[in-house]
Amino acid sequence: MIDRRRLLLSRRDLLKYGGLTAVAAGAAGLGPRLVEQILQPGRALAVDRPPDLKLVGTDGWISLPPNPPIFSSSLGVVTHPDTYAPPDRTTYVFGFANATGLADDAQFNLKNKAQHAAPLFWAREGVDFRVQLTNVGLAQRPDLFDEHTLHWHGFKNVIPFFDGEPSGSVSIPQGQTFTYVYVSRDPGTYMFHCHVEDTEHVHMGMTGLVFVRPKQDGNTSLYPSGKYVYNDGDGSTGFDREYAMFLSEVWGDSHWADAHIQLPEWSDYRADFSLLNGRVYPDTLAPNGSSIDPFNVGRTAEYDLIAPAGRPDLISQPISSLVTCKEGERVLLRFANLGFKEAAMTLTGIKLRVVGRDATHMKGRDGTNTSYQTNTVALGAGESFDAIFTAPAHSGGPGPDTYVLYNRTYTRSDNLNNGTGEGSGGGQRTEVRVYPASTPTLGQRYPNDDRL
Ligand SMILES: [Cu+2]
Repeated sequence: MIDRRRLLLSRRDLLKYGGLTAVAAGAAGLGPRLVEQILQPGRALAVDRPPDLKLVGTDGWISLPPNPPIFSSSLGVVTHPDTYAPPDRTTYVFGFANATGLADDAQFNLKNKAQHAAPLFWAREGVDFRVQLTNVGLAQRPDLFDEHTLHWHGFKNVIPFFDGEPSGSVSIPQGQTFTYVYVSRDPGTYMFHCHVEDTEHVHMGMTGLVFVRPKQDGNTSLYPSGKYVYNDGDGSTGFDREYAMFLSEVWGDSHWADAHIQLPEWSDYRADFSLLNGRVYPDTLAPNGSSIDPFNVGRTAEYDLIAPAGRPDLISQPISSLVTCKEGERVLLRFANLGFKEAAMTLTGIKLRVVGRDATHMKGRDGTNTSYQTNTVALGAGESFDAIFTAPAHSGGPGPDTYVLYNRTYTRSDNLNNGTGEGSGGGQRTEVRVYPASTPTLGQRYPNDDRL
């Protein structure tokens, strides 16, 4: 006999007794369907309201410096720039595109319009957050029927159902849609990627940065802006402005191979380009496409993004890395690395305080403050860091004071430095521009917005 009172197990009870108790209850005869409802409360609710964000998985083309060309000795051809690319692009990618605001049918018009890095988005601690992912197929590779998923790297799912790792959860075939449901428990900076054939899909561009805002947000008594990285209790992670710095790489031969129906040999991997938010310096300084607010996507044509001002070639790389602030403001840099190589991001002339690592507040269990000051954040593949700096006093000269933020590994701040000495600049490098305190304040509307 089933004890009816046990059927009324609430979520509070589930948290109190722990998931194992519920599994034991299942084994004791509650039946798989009830256990499923207990363990997946979000799934049962998943159809009762629209998603917060709609993404599609598809392919597309981005723009990287065309000179010097890359000749592949193993393939026997020039692989960069790609001769199949549209006139103002160079490089084939797989990626995500933001379909928020589009009707479900209209999402298929985003085929071949993937962006890199993937759309930047965020959730709030403890608040149900839903992302609908639709696989609209690959325009350049109609012979492939690859599935896609959304894997929130390092995120603690209650169960693997929404994890996106295809052997432990569902993946999405072409033409299909699935809604991921998250209740974020740990504030901080994460990254996400498609987990299907992940060496290929991650490297080809299906990666981006995601973060979770803490419950403490909105409390203006600890820090005037009411914006925090963590639930610090003392305002130590309060900030005025925030910028995502997402690191990824492009190996030219593999992108050419995928566009030309060849198989990349991944053991030959070589990072030709090191990207910051999907671009290389000095493109990193170009403005945002007006489409980077993930929840309010602007478009020119009905289904196309709006290119950064004066840069139609960067239409599929809409996220700027230019950091603007006023003297005295606290600025948060959210670093995440889903390249294959370690990076050493250095800010010249300004100390950074690292307040979080891998979505964990730098604070011991006894309250000990374990944050530290540095001017270099070294991060390996799959790592994230939250670092805050206070903008120094303005020099009084004309215009903003400029500080350089760059990868200290020089071969990665100089693209195509493949031993030929022909590197043409580029790489993981951007600028921090500090304006006088007297500059009128309009306010940052979303992360990476350069509006003062
Ligand atoms: Cu994929």
